[in-house]
Amino acid sequence: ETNRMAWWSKARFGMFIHWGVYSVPAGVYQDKKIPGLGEWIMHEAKIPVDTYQGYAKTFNPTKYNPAEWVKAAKAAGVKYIVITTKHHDGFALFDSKASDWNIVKQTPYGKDVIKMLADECRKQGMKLGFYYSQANDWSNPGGAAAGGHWDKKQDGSFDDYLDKVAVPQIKEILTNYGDVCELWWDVPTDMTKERAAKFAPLVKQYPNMITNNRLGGDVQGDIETPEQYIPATGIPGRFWETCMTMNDTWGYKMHDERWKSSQTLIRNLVDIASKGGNYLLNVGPKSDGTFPEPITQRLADIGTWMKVNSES
Ligand code: JFZ
Repeated sequence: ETNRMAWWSKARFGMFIHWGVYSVPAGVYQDKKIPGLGEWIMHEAKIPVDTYQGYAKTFNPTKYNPAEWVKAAKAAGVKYIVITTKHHDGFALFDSKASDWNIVKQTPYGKDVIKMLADECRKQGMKLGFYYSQANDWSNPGGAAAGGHWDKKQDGSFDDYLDKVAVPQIKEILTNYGDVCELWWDVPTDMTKERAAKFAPLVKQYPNMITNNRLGGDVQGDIETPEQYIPATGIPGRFWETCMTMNDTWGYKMHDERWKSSQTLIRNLVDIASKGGNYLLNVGPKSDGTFPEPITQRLADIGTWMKVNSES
């Protein structure tokens, strides 16, 4: 058991990537700045499903260059990447047979960006993990929505959604992209033991894959996920990974300028490492496929610090 966690415990530093259709509105709907998290804009502004799906028509990340992403991560000292394969808006960033609401079918770009990243990670020796919103899904019928649905198109049976979309898509992401180092469940709305158990046979097939504690139904997973904070004395007896944004949003928002300084981010990394945890630091790419400049700058600063402090 300790063995499968060995690489992870030494890694200390991971990169979280929140990317999806929400990077198109980038925090603005009907000329209004929508408060809250960028990736929550559909829920926050109660955008109808059809209107939201229209954003996919202009999601065209022609400047997406996963080689550059992985290179930037590596240079910063990042040891593994965890990317959103499907967030709460239900949009799959991969080629999916389980739902047409995916990047290949709905965007002018038409390419599987997860495949492209997986290929590049393999090439550059970077471990790759997948975030997947198993319960909340605001587009596929029957998916959960904290606070309830706001569009008839969302209605349906939650169990049907799990059986026909979530479970098959988990199978797709675990099967089609090579090794998955970490599976990052998120927000277990309406998840019960029975519902969580639907995923168990699949996950069991990958005994080396690390899972987090957000599946629901009392499943503990391998790691705790303190969000946006550093536990004062770590979490004794558990592996843990603090996930954190560089500004105030996970998904890109054009008006969010509250960037933490590079110094703060470096101190957080040191603080977390000293307490035995991992730092999963988020980047929210723009819809053109590039990192916002403040992110590129911070990654470079962290890399410089790493380099200076690893020289004897
Ligand atoms: C969730 C998502 O809703 C959010 O969009 C983002 O992906 C983030 C990483 O995860 O938000 C959460 C989930 C759990 C807690 C807080 C925010 N929590 O346990 O405190």
